[in-house]
Amino acid sequence: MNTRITELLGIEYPIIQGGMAWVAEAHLAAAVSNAGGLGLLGGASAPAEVIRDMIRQTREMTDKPFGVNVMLMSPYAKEVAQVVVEEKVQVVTTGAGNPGAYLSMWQDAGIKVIPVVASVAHARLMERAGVDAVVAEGTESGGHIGEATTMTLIPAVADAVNIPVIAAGGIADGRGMAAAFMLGAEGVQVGTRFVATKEAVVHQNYKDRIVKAKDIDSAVTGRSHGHPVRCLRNQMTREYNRLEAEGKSFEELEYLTLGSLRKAVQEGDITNGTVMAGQIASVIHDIKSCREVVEEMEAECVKLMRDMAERYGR
Ligand code: TUI
Repeated sequence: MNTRITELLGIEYPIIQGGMAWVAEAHLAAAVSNAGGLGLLGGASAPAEVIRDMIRQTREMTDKPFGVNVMLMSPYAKEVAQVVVEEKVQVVTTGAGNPGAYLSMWQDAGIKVIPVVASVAHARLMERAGVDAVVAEGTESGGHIGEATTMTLIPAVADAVNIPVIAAGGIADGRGMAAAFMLGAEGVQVGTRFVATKEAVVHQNYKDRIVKAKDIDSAVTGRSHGHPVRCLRNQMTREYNRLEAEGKSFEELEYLTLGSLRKAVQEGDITNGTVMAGQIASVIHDIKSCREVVEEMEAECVKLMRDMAERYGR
């Protein structure tokens, strides 16, 4: 499947792995890039030197292109923005904010810049600033989310900009990928499906929790403070939502979640930790290799589009 995204990034399949905090490390990114997609390292709130090490480690595991996600709410965002230039990273995606302050620095360095946006206004602003593409992320996604659904955001952004649009939020197989293409996307970003892979360096409890998730297990914390985060329902989300309803301050609630994602990802505490995952978790029933995910997704997508044309074409 050749699209403007495969051309832009020099990859085989228009499938990008999400830059997930604590999850998107060197082994996962290299596995996705080696499978023909685009692997991403998640900068999250890690110090710049940690990211530099991750970049170098990934280079040892793949010759293919990969990228770094710069999480703009990180206290180290500025230093990380510099490190990706020094390390000659080919692709940068950004999340949870406006990357305006770093754009010219990255563009001057020849880095392909792909901000994650959750609204049409932000997508337009980014196009005017000269970015190469946008990831339009629907509220079905795991982690920090916007309001619009993938079903409405993708066509709205595709109508509003001329640069290629990558769809994210609720995509874990070829059906979701085909749907995203019908809505106007030229690529997909996939997060939760890549957590439940053999290569993801994530505690088995976390992977199993995704595999067991039902449709009603998705919860959002932090809506009242303007920092909504989607994860799987557990003791932590119940406690958070109880305190949120009591009117506890953002700072008090932040304290509750401090380090809680790491606790779930690394220690496997899926009861008191934060199990960030998208709504599509309930459609994921097994642990696969990254290569299986990428190849099966593309094959299923192409088959569905061909079958549709045969059945309904004139
Ligand atoms: O960034 C994400 N997802 C994330 S970041 C993250 S780390 C974290 N952990 C705990 C609390 C908060 C963050 C976990 N998941 N996705 C990309 C994304 N970006 N989704 C929504 C946005 C976004 C939101 C507002 C992008 C821009 C924006 O505002 C634009 C502006 O002009 O400020």
